[in-house]
Amino acid sequence: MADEKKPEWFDPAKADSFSSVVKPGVSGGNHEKPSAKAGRFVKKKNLRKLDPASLAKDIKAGDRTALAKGITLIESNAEHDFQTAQTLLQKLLPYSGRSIRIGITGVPGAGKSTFIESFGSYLCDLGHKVAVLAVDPTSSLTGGSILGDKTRMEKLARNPRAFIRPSPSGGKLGGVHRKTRETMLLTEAAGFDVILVETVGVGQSEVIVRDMVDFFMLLVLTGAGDELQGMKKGIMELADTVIVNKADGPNEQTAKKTKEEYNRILHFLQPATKGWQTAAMTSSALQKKGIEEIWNTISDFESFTKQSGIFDERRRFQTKEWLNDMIIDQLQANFFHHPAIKNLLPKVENEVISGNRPVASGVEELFKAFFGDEN
Ligand SMILES: Nc1nc2c(ncn2[C@@H]2O[C@H](COP(=O)(O)OP(=O)(O)OP(=O)(O)O)[C@@H](O)[C@H]2O)c(=O)[nH]1
Ligand SMILES: [Mg+2]
Repeated sequence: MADEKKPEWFDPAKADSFSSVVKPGVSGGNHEKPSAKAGRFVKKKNLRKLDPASLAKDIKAGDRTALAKGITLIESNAEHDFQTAQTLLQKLLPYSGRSIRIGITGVPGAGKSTFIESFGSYLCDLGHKVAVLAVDPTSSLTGGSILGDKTRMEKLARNPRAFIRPSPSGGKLGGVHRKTRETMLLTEAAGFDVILVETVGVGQSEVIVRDMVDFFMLLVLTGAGDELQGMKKGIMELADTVIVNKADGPNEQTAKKTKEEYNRILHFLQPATKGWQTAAMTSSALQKKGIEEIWNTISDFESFTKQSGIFDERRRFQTKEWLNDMIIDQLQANFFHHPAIKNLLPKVENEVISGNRPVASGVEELFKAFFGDEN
């Protein structure tokens, strides 16, 4: 063979009788078991090699592996991935938006994941394609309630018409916000027409999810009257429906009473969507009761808001808010990473903490340092 060589101690005088050869090496060969670190490297390298044009094509064709890759790209915190992800989004933007986006919130244990399992499976049976996303501000701290969710949504996770993506972890809630919105656009381009966004009822996450969906539902449990009173009015005012879940067994009657109590309160509150009276309903996510009624309510809501123009108006407003949020996020990140600010901030902090300088004056100096070299 042309690329077979004789060893260096080979005697040219005995060429014919010499049978030893040096075989060329095999590229990529490795005797050792690849380490976990090596695996991560390969994955990152693969991400870098992604071609946004062909990825966009595959996502549009409904290729789930391509969709998962696209989402990983969006979730990446690396600078070069950001650019590729934006190119991908640019290509898919015209194919996004054709879905109903539904937000689901409620205190831990209200039954959100169980509800999504039943509701999602019901919608898949109707012929819809359902994507489940999550915004979980606790997941960056605890590593996520992903495992629990996957087991609660076991049937849905195996359904070929469904796609489940846990909350992106790491980074601040603002970052999670951006990534979830972009993920939503990608799933829409892949043909998912019902998007369910689950969030736990803590912190700012309800407001954030309300700002990215068309319809927002609050899952509650039956409880004493004072629990109802203690419920944050603000959250009820975000909801397009309140679902009293676990209306089964001995709890069914109590759930119906709780529903009436909610209806009485809701009557006095500002509706979340102009012209739409938010009403309470009951469900049993476990026994799959009330699921159809809830979907009918959402369908009525969709027709009503599309007819009145509120649907499109809200989406336009949400996009504008998204732009504002991103400007603020970007500015904030740039500000605190700026070398001059990094240098100056500890000094200004000390001055204001020790009471030697008014806060506003410190801010002024920092802004001068920040914008100084940009003018
Ligand atoms: N009886 C009854 N139990 C339910 C129902 N829905 C959920 N559960 C149970 O309530 C518990 C909590 O349900 P999850 O679906 O994990 O609740 P979650 O709101 O997603 O909880 P977090 O993800 O922790 O915020 C589980 O043990 C469920 O089996 C229901 O309709 N009826
Ligand atoms: Mg859950």
